Amino acid sequence: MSDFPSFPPGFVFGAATASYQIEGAAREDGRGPSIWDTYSHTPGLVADGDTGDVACDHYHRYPQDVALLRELGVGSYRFSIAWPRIVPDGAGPVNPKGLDFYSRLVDELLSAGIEPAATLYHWDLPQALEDRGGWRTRETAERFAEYTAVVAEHLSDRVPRWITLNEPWCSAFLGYSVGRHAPGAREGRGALAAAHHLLVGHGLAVQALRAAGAREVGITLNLDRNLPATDSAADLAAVVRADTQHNLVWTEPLLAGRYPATEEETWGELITGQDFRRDGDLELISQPLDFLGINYYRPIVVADAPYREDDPARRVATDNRYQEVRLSGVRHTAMDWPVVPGSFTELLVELKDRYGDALPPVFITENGSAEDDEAGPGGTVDDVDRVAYLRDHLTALRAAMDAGVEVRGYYVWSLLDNFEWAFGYAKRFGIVRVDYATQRRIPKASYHWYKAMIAAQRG
Ligand code: IFM
Repeated sequence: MSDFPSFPPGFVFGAATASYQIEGAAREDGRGPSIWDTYSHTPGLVADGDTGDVACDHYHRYPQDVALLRELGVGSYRFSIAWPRIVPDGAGPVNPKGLDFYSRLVDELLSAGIEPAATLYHWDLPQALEDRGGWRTRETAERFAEYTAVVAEHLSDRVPRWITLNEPWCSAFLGYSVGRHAPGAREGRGALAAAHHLLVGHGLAVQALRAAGAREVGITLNLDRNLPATDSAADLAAVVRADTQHNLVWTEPLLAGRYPATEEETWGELITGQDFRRDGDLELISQPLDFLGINYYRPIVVADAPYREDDPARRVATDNRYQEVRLSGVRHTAMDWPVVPGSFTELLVELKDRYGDALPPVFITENGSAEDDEAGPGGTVDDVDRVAYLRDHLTALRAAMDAGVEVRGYYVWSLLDNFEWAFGYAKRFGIVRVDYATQRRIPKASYHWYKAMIAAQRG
């Protein structure tokens, strides 16, 4: 008997990565600059001055990475497509070499018996579009649909599962309000406009994918379970604001075809005075999905915080009008994120309770932990904390399924150590260690555990 959680037949196990975090080859074969090239090359924004110029050199080493996936025994691999490889200027000519790269990757996966799952936008916006306003403008949503149509036309015969956007909360709020992600803006209204245009872009991309005959179409959200620091009325109200900004801004338009009822109490005149919404947008955004992708890592404990008059642009930011409180009594990962697997179950069950039959089948498109890995002889890593994290979260996922949530698959984040955005290479999420000096890949104990867990499902 093993202590592996068990899943129903047909449940998909996978691993996930994203283009800018692993590919490197930033100036090769016609790729244009993205907002992350600009951001990471701006001194002081990314830890240690790290950039994605080389990353894991996956662009050249993808056959080796697919071999690792095959050996792992996963049924599916979730990767993202770099928009600036396909349309280097964000609009206009298509770059055939960019399409060829993903076509080769898809063929390599299929010949290894692995289903490709492609994300169309994992944050690498062509810089040329940002120069024209980025996601603050509807034009970016329209260009996104054109790029999606090109990719879908080339790959939808071989890629069964499509994800329009990854974690639009990060794009809108970390990117345009907190400024901790590219493009590094610190605005109030700009972030809300970005959130809306990301949703419009999603809706247009769904139409483009359907027109190209794509089989399964969804979006990935990083939904948060927000818990009150105390049961005071002020903290409970702060949770409502946090929930609106992290969750409802996405789930209400996507799943219920309406804007959040709590948006005015959360954003005040920033949302009432807006002019970026148009008639028909909600119908576009709420088109039926084949699945909802959910990325889950941790709960967030929220306390009330005063509105900082000195920084009105940050009114929509996570650290204005509410603040995160460190949870005590639980282990924290290297990101300082609390490990609370039970809140994973609760998040999924509450989502099902809220949306009922309007909730499509779920894929967990990311889950995993950054740990302070210590490499032993030959670079091996005995990452017991990551193994425990994965085992406990898979067990929590199984509990949500037993409680009635339809979950079809799980992708571990991440196959490889990689560029963790503003944290650079200092934070390691991989189940495979990457020695960045040599680009050697060394499977960690968690890789071997995940492999054994997948094999155990076959009995
Ligand atoms: O590395 C990121 C990924 O790009 C998006 N989801 C969260 C991960 C860990 O922070």
